[in-house]
Amino acid sequence: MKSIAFFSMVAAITSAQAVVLYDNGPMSTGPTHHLGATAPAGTTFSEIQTDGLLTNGTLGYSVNYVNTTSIGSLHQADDFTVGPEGWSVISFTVYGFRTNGLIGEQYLTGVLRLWDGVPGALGSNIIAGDLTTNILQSTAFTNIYRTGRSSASTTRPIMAATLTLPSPITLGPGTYWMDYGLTSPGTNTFAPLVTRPGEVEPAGANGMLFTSAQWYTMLDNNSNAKMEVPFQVIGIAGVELSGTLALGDSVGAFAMPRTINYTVMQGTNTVGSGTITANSSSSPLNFSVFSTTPGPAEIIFDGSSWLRRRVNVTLTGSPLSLGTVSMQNGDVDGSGEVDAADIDAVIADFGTQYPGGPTPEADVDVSGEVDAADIDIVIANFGGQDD
Ligand SMILES: [Ca+2]
Ligand SMILES: [Ca+2]
Ligand SMILES: [Ca+2]
Repeated sequence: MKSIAFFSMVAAITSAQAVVLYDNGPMSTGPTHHLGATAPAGTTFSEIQTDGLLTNGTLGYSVNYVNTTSIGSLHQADDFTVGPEGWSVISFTVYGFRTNGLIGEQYLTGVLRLWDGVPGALGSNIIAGDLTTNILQSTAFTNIYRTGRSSASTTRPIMAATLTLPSPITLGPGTYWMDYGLTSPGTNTFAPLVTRPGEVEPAGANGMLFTSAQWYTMLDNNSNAKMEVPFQVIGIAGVELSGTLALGDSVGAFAMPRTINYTVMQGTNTVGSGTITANSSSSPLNFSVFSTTPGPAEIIFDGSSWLRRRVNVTLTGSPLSLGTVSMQNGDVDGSGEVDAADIDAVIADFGTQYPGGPTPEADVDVSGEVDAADIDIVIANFGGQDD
């Protein structure tokens, strides 16, 4: 399951801080073709492979998603898995080639969609991107040439295309699929396959191809082996923060959930934010921070009838326990101070029961009823202010 808490906006992340979070596999088979020819200095081949029993035959499938001569769009997909720390994904590196492509050429467009399940399968959703918005940032020669087995060819330079999302997306743990298409200066743009010397089918291969208006498992056209799509995920891995939120003067089991917001700041940069749904006076905290800069940070908790609380931590890049974070109750109207207005708010809803009157926070202890106990809590905390 993907935690909702991870789907929060993260600002102030620059591509300069980004790292390769995931690499789906290599393409280069080295500088020498099996027939003996050598690739130009500083380059290698991505040669179609045999394992001695089966021999592959596919150079690559078209990813020309706007190809007008085919039935339906052409694009392809593969999966990646995010660990418990969560990722803030900034961009993807995907690959293409065309026959007689130039090593200095720039591709024309690139599109990418992100799915939370197998593309096109029942229950799968597109969570970012589309097949119409060009998000191609740059194109660069990989120093690799895609070639068949019958002769060594340098007519198909493999190009790396950087596709940058309009804004970073934060992904919680789980398996996702990226689905991309490219157009180049040529009439057709193909994509290479994950290729390792002596390997016909990568372990666990499950790449998918959208062609003739349908999704297919990507198979080599000679060996029938399953194929993998080379790509990298670029972004920032989260660092997990955990602890317990002690919500003062409330009952053990809330009559209704209460929401506490958190923001993690490093200087003026927000490196994490989201909400915690509290169901108890003692509620677990578990969220990720997306910062590549170790050092001091401030976590600000605020919400419902509890006063704002600031917690100072030092980010080290390793998971961090915050211990117990205590918050003071009684600020029914969220003004930042427990004062007479809060007593008035409790009185105004006095006697109402869950789901409550106009001010749900008037049920200060979340017992399910606005009663004398709530007035007592406001009085006991009277004068308290936001941290
Ligand atoms: Ca895969
Ligand atoms: Ca108040
Ligand atoms: Ca109450």
